[in-house]
Amino acid sequence: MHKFILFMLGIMFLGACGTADVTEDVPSDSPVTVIEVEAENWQFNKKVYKVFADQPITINFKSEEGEHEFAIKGMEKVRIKGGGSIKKIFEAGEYQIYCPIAQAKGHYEMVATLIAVQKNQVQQKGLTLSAPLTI
Ligand SMILES: [Cu+2]
Repeated sequence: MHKFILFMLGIMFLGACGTADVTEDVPSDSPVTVIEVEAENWQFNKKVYKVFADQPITINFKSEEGEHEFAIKGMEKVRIKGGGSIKKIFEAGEYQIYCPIAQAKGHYEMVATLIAVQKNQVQQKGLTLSAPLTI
C-alpha cells in the first residue's frame, strides 16, 4: 500500500513538473551570498532578501533616490549610510532590515526581511526533488 501511495505521489509530482519550468523557479527562491539592496523614497527594491546562514554575506547598499541608510534590527554594527558594502555572517533566522533615519517622514516605512537559510536545508530540498525519479 505504501509503495502504491509513493508511486501515485511520484506520478502527481512528475505531472506537476511536466509543465512548469523548474530551472526558472529555483534560482529566484535560492539563497545567495551577495545581495544588492537599493533604496528609494520610500522603499527597498525587495521585500525579502534570502541568504545563506553561517557564511560571509556581502551586502551592497545604494541610495537610488534620496539619502537612505541600511540597518538590521538588533545588530548595531550593521549600518550603511547612503551607500557602501559590508560583510556579515548570519545565523539561520529572520531579520528585519530598516532605514534608521530617525523621525523623518517616510523613512520609518522602509522595511524588508532578510532570511538566512542553512545550506543543508537547501540540499535536502534538492534530494526530495530528485526522489520520485528513483522509484
Ligand atoms: Cu530612508
